Amino acid sequence: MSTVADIKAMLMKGKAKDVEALVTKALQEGVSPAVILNEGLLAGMGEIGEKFKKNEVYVPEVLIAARAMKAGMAVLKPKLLEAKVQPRGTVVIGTVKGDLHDIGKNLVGMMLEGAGFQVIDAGIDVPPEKFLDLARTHNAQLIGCSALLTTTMTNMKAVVDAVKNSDLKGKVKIMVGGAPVTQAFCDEIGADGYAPDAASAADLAKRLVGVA
Ligand code: B1M
Repeated sequence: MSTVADIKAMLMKGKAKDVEALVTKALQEGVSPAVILNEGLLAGMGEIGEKFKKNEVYVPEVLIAARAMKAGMAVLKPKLLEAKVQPRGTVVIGTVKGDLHDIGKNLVGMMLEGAGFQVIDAGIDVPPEKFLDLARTHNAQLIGCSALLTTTMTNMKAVVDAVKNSDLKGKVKIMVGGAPVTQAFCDEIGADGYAPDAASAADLAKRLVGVA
């Protein structure tokens, strides 16, 4: 197997130290940072995402794969910057106002990073203005809203309305998700997309920014 194939395989097993060492080895072998990213790290994370969707792996496996991805990215990031490899886009992600649940939101953030996005984590209990401020500061193309409570999912509409009534209208798309959220709710509040799980959220983000 090539070193890049080894990176993908070790990432899927969640072997952070091996991934870190293999990324270093691949760079020493002269493999381009973009190939290491696309065919090693992103390919591995993508396959984990597909398995997660099919219930072939569960949250712990995704978390350890994401940790391995992070370890590889720590070595690769400076080289990507030198090689001017651009992220697929920037997403501001947060749990909406009044809601403190962040496990799903963090998982979505990891899958988005795993899909090559720059992720700005707005945290929990995020008011609409904070989503918008961060989107402006980081020149984001996407805002991702998570909600786990039936009482807070309605606050997603406030984010959608705030974007529609601002300078970001037409520039920033909004994706929504979380256990009580549905496609029908997404349509009702006028958000741009809904994803039922973290892996689908990464696919949706790619579609929304046109890199799918
Ligand atoms: Co709370 N809680 N909780 N809770 N909690 C639920 C959500 C609840 C269903 C439990 C229950 O009653 N059976 C219930 C909500 C009922 C409802 O509204 N219908 C509930 C309640 C009532 C509450 C409190 C009000 C309890 C109280 O204090 N009386 C309170 C509210 C606090 C607040 O937010 N203001 C509360 C508090 C808490 C804890 C702090 C104790 C803790 C949160 C810790 C944390 O997040 N750091 C907690 C937890 C852990 C849960 C449960 C048990 C688990 C949630 C979770 O992390 N799931 C939950 C019951 C349950 O779901 N079994 C429950 C795992 C996670 C990976 O899944 O977040 O759904 P999930 O994310 C998925 C998808 O939904 C999707 O992708 C993820 C991965 O595939 N997804 C997105 C999520 N965000 C997305 C965004 C996207 C796309 C996809 O695009 C942007």
